[in-house]
Amino acid sequence: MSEKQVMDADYRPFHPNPTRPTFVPPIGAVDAHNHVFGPSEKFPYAQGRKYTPCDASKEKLFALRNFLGFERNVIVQASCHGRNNDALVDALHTAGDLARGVAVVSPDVTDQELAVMDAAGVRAVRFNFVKRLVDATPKDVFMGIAQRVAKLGWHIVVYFEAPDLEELVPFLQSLPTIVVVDHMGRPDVGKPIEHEDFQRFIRLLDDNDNIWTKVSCPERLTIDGPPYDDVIAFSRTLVERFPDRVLWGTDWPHPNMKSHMPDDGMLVDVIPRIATTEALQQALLVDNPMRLYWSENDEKGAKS
Ligand code: 0GY
Repeated sequence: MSEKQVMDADYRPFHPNPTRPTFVPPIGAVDAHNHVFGPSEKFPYAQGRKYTPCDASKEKLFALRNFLGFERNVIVQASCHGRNNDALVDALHTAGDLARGVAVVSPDVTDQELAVMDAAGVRAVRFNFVKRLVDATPKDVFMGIAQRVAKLGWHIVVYFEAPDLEELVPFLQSLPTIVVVDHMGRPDVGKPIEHEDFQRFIRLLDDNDNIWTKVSCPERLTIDGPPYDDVIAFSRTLVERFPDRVLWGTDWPHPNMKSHMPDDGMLVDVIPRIATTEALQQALLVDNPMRLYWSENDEKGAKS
């Protein structure tokens, strides 16, 4: 264990033995938010990171994918690996067509580096506005990156917390691509759905049909803990109002969790409570992520 890990008193490893979910995902289901970490000897964590995760290998991720009944992953670069996407790209090479990636890049990334990531399966960049995770990046720097990756057909994934949304709205509305908001914009589930904070988020999606969201992370948002009853109404509201602009993911291996380490099988069993019909489940787990991350497969199919 590294010196940094010893210092992290609240460091938790992922659940060693998740239960098999009762809910069976539809054929071709995509877990659209998860991570690979390390192994740190091969892919060291970033200097200046705000936390040190447990190593979470691509092999473990793909085994969990199969165990939970999913076919594909979207692997998201997290802050602890900074702007070095080597572990992500390595996992994408192993997964082949069964995974896509969301990278974090610096403004001086070269076209050649972007092309290498594109070939590996990266289809988006992530802009992180969560102050406890990253030092702030000026919005004009993010906009420059957005304009470059838009040319590759990539989209933008954004991570922020509800109190920061009001200030971010003009920037989010000015982005030139599809924009995916992580974890429902992190509402405070102690406030009612009718509260202005969540209503502002709903209005953002109402007013901008290029803005999507992940109805993920009940384990981060909950106050009451498993089985996450206090988060269900928030996710379900979004699934029913924006059925063709929602994604779902486990967030395995749940980096930087302070309260508890979730059982991934229990997280899968949340799905039928937030997407209550087969049609909603098919959109959430298959049609939406396939359209966003694997659209070239359709184009190939159409040409053949
Ligand atoms: C997540 C959530 C977290 C961490 C990161 O980039 C990250 O380090 O996203 C968090 O601490 O809320 O989506 O994995």
